[in-house]
Parts: sequence; structure tokens; C-alpha cells
Amino acid sequence: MNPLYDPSSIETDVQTNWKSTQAFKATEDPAREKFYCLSMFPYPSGKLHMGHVRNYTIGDVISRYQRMQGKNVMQPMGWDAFGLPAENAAIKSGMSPAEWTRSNIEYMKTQLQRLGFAYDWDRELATCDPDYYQWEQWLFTRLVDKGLAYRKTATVNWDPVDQTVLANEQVIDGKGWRSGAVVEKRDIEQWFLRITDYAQELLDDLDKLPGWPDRVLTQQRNWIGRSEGVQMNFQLENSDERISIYTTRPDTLMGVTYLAVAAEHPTSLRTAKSNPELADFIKACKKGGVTEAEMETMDKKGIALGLNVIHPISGETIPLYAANFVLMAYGTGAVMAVPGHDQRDWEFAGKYGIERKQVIFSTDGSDCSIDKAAFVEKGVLKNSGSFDGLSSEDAFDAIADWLEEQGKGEKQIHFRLRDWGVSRQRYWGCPIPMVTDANGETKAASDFPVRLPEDVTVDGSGSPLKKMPEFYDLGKGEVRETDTFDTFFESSWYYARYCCPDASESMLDDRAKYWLPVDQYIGGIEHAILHLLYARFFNKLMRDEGLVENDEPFSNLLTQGMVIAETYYRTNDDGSREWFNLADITVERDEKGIAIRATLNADGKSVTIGGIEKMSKSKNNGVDPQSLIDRYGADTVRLYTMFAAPPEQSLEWSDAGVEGAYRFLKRLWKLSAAHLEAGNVPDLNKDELSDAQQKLRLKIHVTINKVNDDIGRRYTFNTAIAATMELINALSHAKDESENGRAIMREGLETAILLLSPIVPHITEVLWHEFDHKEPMIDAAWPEVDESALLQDEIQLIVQVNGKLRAKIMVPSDADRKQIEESAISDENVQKFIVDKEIKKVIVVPGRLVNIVVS
Ligand code: OVT
Repeated sequence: MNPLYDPSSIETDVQTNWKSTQAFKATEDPAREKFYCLSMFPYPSGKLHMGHVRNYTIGDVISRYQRMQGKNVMQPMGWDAFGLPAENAAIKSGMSPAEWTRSNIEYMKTQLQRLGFAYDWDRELATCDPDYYQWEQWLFTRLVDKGLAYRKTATVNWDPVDQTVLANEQVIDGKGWRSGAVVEKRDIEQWFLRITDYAQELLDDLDKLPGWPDRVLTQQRNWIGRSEGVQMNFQLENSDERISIYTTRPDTLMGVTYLAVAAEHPTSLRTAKSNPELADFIKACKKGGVTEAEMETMDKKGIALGLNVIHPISGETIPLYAANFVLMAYGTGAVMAVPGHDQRDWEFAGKYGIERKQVIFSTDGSDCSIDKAAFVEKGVLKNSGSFDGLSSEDAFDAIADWLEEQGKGEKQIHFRLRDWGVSRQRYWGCPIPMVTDANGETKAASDFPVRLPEDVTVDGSGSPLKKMPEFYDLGKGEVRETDTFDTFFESSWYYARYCCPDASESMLDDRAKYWLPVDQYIGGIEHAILHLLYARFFNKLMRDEGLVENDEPFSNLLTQGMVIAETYYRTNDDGSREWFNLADITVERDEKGIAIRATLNADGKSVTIGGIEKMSKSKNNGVDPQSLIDRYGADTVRLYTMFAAPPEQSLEWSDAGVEGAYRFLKRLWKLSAAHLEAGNVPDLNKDELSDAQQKLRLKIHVTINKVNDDIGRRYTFNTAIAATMELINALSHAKDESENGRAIMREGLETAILLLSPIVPHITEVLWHEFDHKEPMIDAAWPEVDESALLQDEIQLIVQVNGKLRAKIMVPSDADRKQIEESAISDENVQKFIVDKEIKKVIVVPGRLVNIVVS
């Protein structure tokens, strides 16, 4: 065995071997427990970044661990290949989006292979391939038939110079990204999916996902936004016309002092005919039209229509306004305004001199004045006629019932969720398979699948499809849709297609029923809302087509944190900043590793140390994983990424950390080589162990216990690695050349190799065979805990108080729970942290720790 660790040669050898033995090919086998592990597939943007490396290493570690537990593991990989970046790159490079995308895929695939991820590459898919996207075209036409997809007009950003629709991210400060022209709003016909039909189920089924992080569940719940409220009508004075509104606070009804409608509300449009000032206001609103997101921050403006409505209970007249913060597309396009109990209405009333009326008061006597701000809490009603004295909750029902009896309103359930607009006026996407005939009727394209022409040049002046009659002009007055789908369409069902990527007769086949749901899904938190909601929705659509049986696509979800790094810059004369990459800087650090001075290598002069931020091109603080792989090998990169932070937290880049990971692997290699050099190892004789030998065996088996818990349950790979490093440390200090000593060394090294193998699969594969094992590492059995090794006279336990390490205690190995608790609590150091506190509970993890929870 080579006494020196040479990652580049061993890693390519090992990878070649995996490839030739098809080590990661997954086949359906109903007799075995399956485990489907999926990492969010990448946009083929050029090359891997550290965010990818982190995501895919986490997925790979989980996959390999589960495989070694004997499960039938499937881990696929593919490409989220459509989208705007390819069009932008095509404009710059002169390549077609198709060429650019495919060459990126080729390069990024070699990078993934170089990192040794255990993918079943036979399942690879790219969403820009017709074999893939034709099935979403098929599903879409099914949805049209079922009324779950429909067309309506919706507003887009229009660049009047480039004559094209812009995506939201192409609008910068209200101007087009290329032309710099002020962006206008245009209404055009677009396709929508009726996700709102599934709103209740999408909400209810969140309760079936205990394996999802709470914060993602909460974000999904808020996005769906179910509310219980009352729909009611306000009659226009001297007219039969009624203005319908919805409120979740009917208890504040008696505090309504004006009503606000959207600029484009029918009543507003009609009134504008004889009111030029209002007409101007409507025009201004249309020009600067806002999205829901912009609403929060924008300046709230309105104009009185000169009309009144009649309060449904009091019969008083109250003024009607048109306001820019009410959207016609949202609800009824009208809201009741309660300045006393809603902050936005409070401010609007102040600006336009409208009365603020207090009808809700606090129940506990706390300050509820509306002089300085609206009182938005619930409370008890006053100034509300016969409803006085009721609590907000009781008033909800009482007022709703009263309105219902009078035929003026009713209780309703509303959702914040809107239908999903899937049309994009872009080229590089899946063509929407619809045709408009000479009568203006839309129907499914008969020449299904509709292939996207790939031989095009993109110049930024709108989608080439719109200039290709050979694509859209079908003759006889028939015109093909030139819009393409939102790329979230493709990413909503790829997880299912991986089960049967070659199914040629249907979108999915029975193999999907075997593999689904995904057992573990891993990806960035930025997808907590839209992607995950759309994928859940598609799963239900496919279920209702009989294509899958499960209600939810992803049983367990792990959301990884950001990769962040220091930033360095100099300020230019014009105040702008020039950002420098860590690779071009020399940094002086204090003893805690914090940067205190930095100079640019090129000129030796100092640069400013910026904050620690998400790695990005704009701040030039990215670290190119490829250069690390070239320098240290894949195992070091994998080990570092997993060791530097628990997966859900952000990972702060540190060159020193990478060096440390590399040194550890060298040490593992050296220790193994030295042990093997010394020749044959006798069997362990458990009956004749010295104290030191017993202790070392105890360490080995406690480590197995810990790693099982850390990798298998908690997903804290960093602590699993730390424990294994400690084990290696203990082994290297043992220096016991006796027969039993050498047997324990072998046991310890083999254990460490097995425990580390999901994380650093190349070095461990080689060592495993050096230790004379014949089977591939991935088929080796995961180490088992020898209970007899845990049965020592005395064992060491960690004692925590509220999760923080406070002491280490020795207890008899056969101590029962009560004894353990007692000796933990009576420890001198522990006492310091629990005196005067109430012990809420004591958690004992046998063989490992005691956690005392105090308040
Ligand atoms: C990386 C994660 C992503 C995702 C996965 C693929 C990044 C985490 C954020 N195709 C879609 C997609 O997101 C997924 C689909 C299912 C909708 C960073 C970023 C900084 C990295 C960086 C370094 C240097 C320059 C620039 C950036 N993140 N963490 N650190 N595709 O290709 O974008 O959430 O799970 O892997 O990402 S993707």
C-alpha cells in the first residue's frame, strides 16, 4: 500500500470501478425496503457552485448511509434546463440556448461524477428534451379538458422600446434591464392552473408531513392563507348598485368610515367618465400598476369618487374612494376601511381627513387608544349599538348572523392563494400546446408533442417564436400559442419521472408507484414556498389522473443553509465598490480566526474587509469548487462541507477548515498504512482485556451509537464526523502492540472507515479493500454495536443543562435511570447551573448523555 495519500489517483480509480460495476444502478424490488433520496436538480448554469456541492453531498451521504442499512436506494440526477439564463447567455455568446444548455450539462455532469456522487445516471433527464416535456404538454391538455387549466387576461411588464414582455427580475427600478425604458403594464391573455381548487387539500395535507421543518410548513400555510370572514354588500346611495367586500374582522364593522375600491373597479371606471380627475388617477395607477409584493412599501394614494355608500347596520352614509392599494385582481376589488383598527386605513384616513372611529377596546384595561396608531388587537365592542359588550369573537358570529338574516351578507372562507399563471412570453421553455382557430376558439394542438425549434438566434428583442410563422402559422386561420410554460412547470413533476424516465407510452408507469413518495428531499430554503407548493399540487393532479397513489410527493424535507464567505473591497472614486476574491487577497487573522487586515496580492496595498455574505458573483466572494477538487480531491471537499456546519445552518467558508479536513484524511491513511504494514492480526480475545483495552473498545462502540443517531436520525453530520475524528485520535494514541491491542486497532480502524464511508467514499473504499474485504464498500454491512463493549464497570456520560455541556460524570455501567439522574444532578458543576431553578425533566440517553431541562 502506498504510504502516501494520493487523492487524485485513488479517486479516479474508484470512480472508474463504480462505473464499470454499475454500483449505483437502482432496480425495483418489492421484496426490499426502498429509499428514494432526491436533491433538487440544478439549473445548468455553467459550473457547479459551493451551494450545489453542499446540497449534493448531503444527499449523497444520506443515500449511501441508507444503502448500507440494507435499503434499496435510488438517487437520481438531472437538469432543470429551461429558463431565462440560457436566453441571456445566448444573447451574449451568440450560441443558441439549446447549445449553451447542453454544453453546460456536459461539463457539470463531469463535475458531479468527479465528486463521486452515487447517482443512477441511467435515470438522468433534462427538462428541455421533448421526451420529457411532451408529457407535461399531455397533462396540460388533460387539465384543459377538466377545466383545471383556463385562459384569462393578466397583466405583464411591457418594455416599449424592446417591444417585449419582461420577467419581474428584468425590471430594475421600474425600467427595462436592457433598454432602460420605463416599463408599462399590459393586459394579455394567459394560461392559469386552478391550484385554488386544491387550496384546502394543500393546507390540510401539511398535517401529514411531520418530516418537514416547521418553518416550511408555516410558510406554506401562510402562503395558502385560509381565512374565515364575512362577505357583505354596501348599497350605493340613491342606486340599486351594491359594492361587495370581504372582511376577516366583521367585529369592526361599526368602525367603517369609508370604502375603497380598485382604480379599475366598475363603479370607479363608470364614475370616471364624468370625472376627469378620477380618470387621470386611474391612468396613473395603470401605468405604475403594482404587484402584491410592491404593495407593502408603496405610497398609498386615493381619490374620493364623490359617491356614498350606506352602512349595512347603521344606515349612515359613508364616502367611497378609489385607492391604488386595492387590486381588482384580488377578491372583489373593494375593501371596507376601518381607520381605528387597521394601520393602513389609519394612515389613509389621516392623509385624506377621514374620521377614525374606535369600536374595539381592550379587555384587560391596557392602552388601546387610537390617537397614535390603529388598535389592531381583538377586544370588546363599544359604540356598536346592539353589539356593545360582545367580545370580538362573539361579535364575529353575531354580526355575520344579523347580516345573513337581512340578506346583506354571509360567512365565507377565503384563501390568499391565487391561481398559478403558467404562461411566459419567452423562447427557451416548453411550448404551451394550444392553438387558436379562425373563430378565436382555443383547442389542444393536434400535432402533439409540440417541439420547440432549437435552431434559433436570440437577440433580446422578444421571443424568436413570435417571429417564426413556420412555427405558429398553421394555415386556415389557425395560430399556435407562442408562449411557453413557467419553468416551475417542469420542476413540479421531475421527481416522479425519475422513477421511469424511459416510459414512452405514458407520463409515468407502475415503477412510480414503487418508488414514490420521495423518502428524503434536500434543497435550498429559497424553494420553501413556490416550488414545493407546485410540486405538491402536481402530485395531486397526477394522483387524480391515476398516475401515482401517494397524496404527498416528499415524506421528509431537509432545507440546507447558505454557503457564505467574507467579502473584500475597495471604494472607487465614484463611490462604487470593486470586490476582490479571497484567492487574490492575503489576510491577517486574530487568534479566533477573524480577519483583521487584508491586502491585495497584486499591489500589496490594503483592502476593506466587508461583511460575511452569501457567496455570489456580484460580491466576488465565491469559491470555485473545481479548484478545490483539483488541489485536495473530492473527499476533502466533501468532508469539509459536511464538517463545517450542520446542514440547516449557514456554512461559513474557511480555507483553514479545508486544510484541516485534508490533514485528517492524510492521518487516517497513514494510521491504516502503519497498521497494515505490521502484518496479520489475531482475533480479539474478549475475555482477556486490560482496562485500557476495554476503554478503547468502549470508545469504538459508543462512537457507532453516536454516528447512527447523528447520521440516521438527526442529520448532524458534523458531530458524527467529530466523534469519528475523536476515535481516530484515541486509536493513534493507543500504541498497544499486544495481540488484543492490534485486534482492537483493526476493529477501530475498520469501524471508522465504515462510519466515514458515506462522507468520504473514495479513500474508505480503497482502505476497505486494503483491509482485505472483497465486497464493494457500499455493500458492506454497517457496523453493529457490541453491547458487551458498552458494559464496562464504569462509563462516562456527558451531562447537559438545557442542552449545554456542563459536566462529564462516571457512573457504573449497570446503573439504572434513577442512579444516573442522581449522580448527574449532584455533580458540583451541574449544581451551579440548576440551583434556584425548577427541574422540568431529565432526559437520559443510555451510554451517552443526560440532559437536565430547567426553567
Ligand atoms: C443549490 C441550492 C438550491 C438547490 C440546488 C440546485 C442553492 C442554495 C442557495 N433548479 C432549481 C434550482 O434551484 C431547483 C428546482 C427543484 C426548482 C449559495 C446559494 C451560494 C452559492 C454561490 C457561490 C458562488 C457564486 C454564486 C452562488 N445557496 N447556497 N449557497 N437550481 O441550480 O439553483 O437551493 O437546492 O442546489 O440549485 S440551482
